Amino acid sequence: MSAEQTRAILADAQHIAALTGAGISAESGIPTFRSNTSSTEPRATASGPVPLWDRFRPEDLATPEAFARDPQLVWQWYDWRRSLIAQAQPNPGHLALAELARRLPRFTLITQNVDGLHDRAGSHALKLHGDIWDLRCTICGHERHDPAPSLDPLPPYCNCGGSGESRCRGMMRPGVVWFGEPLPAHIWQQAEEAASSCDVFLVIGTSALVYPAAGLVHIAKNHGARIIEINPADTPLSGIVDVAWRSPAASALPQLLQP
Ligand code: BV8
Ligand code: ZN
Repeated sequence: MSAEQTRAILADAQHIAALTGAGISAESGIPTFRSNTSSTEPRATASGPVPLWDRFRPEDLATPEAFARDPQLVWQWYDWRRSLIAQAQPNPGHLALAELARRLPRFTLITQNVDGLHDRAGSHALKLHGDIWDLRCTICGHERHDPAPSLDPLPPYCNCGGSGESRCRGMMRPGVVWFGEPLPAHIWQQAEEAASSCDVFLVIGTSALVYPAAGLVHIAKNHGARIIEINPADTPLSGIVDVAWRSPAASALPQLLQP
């Protein structure tokens, strides 16, 4: 029923916007933020205790304070995530959104994810929270894109200014938006404009707990857009959506491409 309802709504839409969260990458093997792996007690498994990261909550590590307190720990977390993402592939959900964009008169993809899988699927996404493959110098602001699955040395240092004494040597940080940091203004403006002008807003694979990203759904709703939520579970937004499609993204989204 949800697939037919959604296809009918999309059929006469002129501008569709989509907001994705960690859930769209779950079927690529990348853990979501708030699945049960964020328990405080490490889960023992047959092969022994699970990796370190099950003992931390993202809100405890993805902050400027955590980085100032223990940059090595924060970098180990990001290095672990980068190595995990490097082994992942875009899934049929990512690929379906890229194909949808090619077919529609206007399609705006907005993502909270930093994993770069939308890029690798062929989408152009507005990245509200940055990109895990980008590094930024904490001293001079020099930015570089570094696709290495594993960084060495860790933490990485700035290599701007060439060699010798002129080198900056500042510690690099992940090029992502941490809790308590503002979103990139030009990206946010584009996302807000899309939410205000779209006919249909797809909200895919997000717990809708993080703001201001989740607020885009309210902006779209208040401007008269139809809201379609694709998520196996309920979220705080479920009460205001027009269609709650309780399905994993990798099986739901390809159905939007069917005639
Ligand atoms: C800011 C990058 C202001 C780093 C991330 C009200 C207004 C404004 C701010 C706030 C506010 N209230 C609180 C705040 C502060 C805070 C916030 O929202 N806190 C939360 C915890 C309450 N917000 C901020 O700090 C933001 N900044 O407001 O700045 C400002 C202005 C001026 C000057 C100074 C400051 C910045 C927030 C960005 C944080 N960075 N990521 C990194 O990745 O390391 S957030 C991180 O968690 C992700 O990027 C993502 O955005 C976010 C939420 O995660 P989800 O994507 O939703 O994933 P989650 O695991 O939670 O849920 C997965 C979902 O998928 C589930 O629903 C599940 O059912 C579903 N699912 C599972 N499998 C599937 C599936 N769905 C489909 N298919 C499947 N197969
Ligand atoms: Zn520098």
